Amino acid sequence: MNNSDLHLEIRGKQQEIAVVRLTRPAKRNAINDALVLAIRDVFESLPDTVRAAVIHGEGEHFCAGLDLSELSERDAGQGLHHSRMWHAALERLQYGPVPVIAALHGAVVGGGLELASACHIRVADDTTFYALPEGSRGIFVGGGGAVRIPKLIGAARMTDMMLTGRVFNAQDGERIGMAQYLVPQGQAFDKAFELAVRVAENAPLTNYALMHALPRIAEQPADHGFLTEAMMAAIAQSAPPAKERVRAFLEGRAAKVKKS
Ligand code: 1HE
Repeated sequence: MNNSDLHLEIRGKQQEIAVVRLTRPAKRNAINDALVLAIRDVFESLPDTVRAAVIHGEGEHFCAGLDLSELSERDAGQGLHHSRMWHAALERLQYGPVPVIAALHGAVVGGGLELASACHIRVADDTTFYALPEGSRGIFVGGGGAVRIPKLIGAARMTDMMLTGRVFNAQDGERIGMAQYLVPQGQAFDKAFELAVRVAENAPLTNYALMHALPRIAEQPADHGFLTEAMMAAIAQSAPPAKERVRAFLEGRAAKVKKS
């Protein structure tokens, strides 16, 4: 990974947390071709020690979406390939080696929302707002948003956002399912990092099942889904970390579930 608009840092005692930062604040972290390829590359080549990742943006906003200054240069065929390039990059993130937690603040718009929706957990602070300005720019989503965003908020809400330019604030965003966590201004990164540390402690096959099996099972007809679930469960529970964790609980060495 070699791009001045994307920064990778590996943190944690065992080098288990990757912190990926969009570092193009002067352009509100708008994503140009080089940056989308850098996002692909970073999730394709995380060090083996990494167990969870956080992605966040430098400056006042998470991400202003597609770099519109590159848009006018493309014909239809190039536009198709450009969209497929975004798909490939965000698939590397969604179906990559580790869960990714997005720390959101300020604008999470257009391709920025598409990027956030490819992550596994979203933590938003009070300054966050969500929009899909593609509708008013005469274009359409092209970074997987048509597939992923309806899964979060429903097709009706996405249609409204694109037809009317509706903007959701942080509170309403959390209420409708854009983010799973809402925290005070300036605290999204710390909360996302804390969650990443927790996620990194899971058995690797549990995280794998949640990232790779669950979204596919959710798309399968029920009878296929039950079979896939059974096979994934059998694989996960036969792995040594699962056996050790269950034994630890039965011997009183593991934490109980506590009322929150
Ligand atoms: C940009 C972009 C961008 C900012 N492409 N340059 N996305 C949008 O339609 C959102 C467009 N951006 C905005 O609505 C606003 O910039 C923000 C709400 C995100 C932030 O506002 P603000 O007042 O903090 O910043 P600004 O003054 O508007 O922008 C600062 C600079 O960033 C300015 O450049 P400068 O050279 O004049 O300083 C802006 O032009 C630049 N900038 N956003 C290029 N998006 C896979 S398909 C996805 C399709 C889409 O994502 S379409 C939606 C695109």
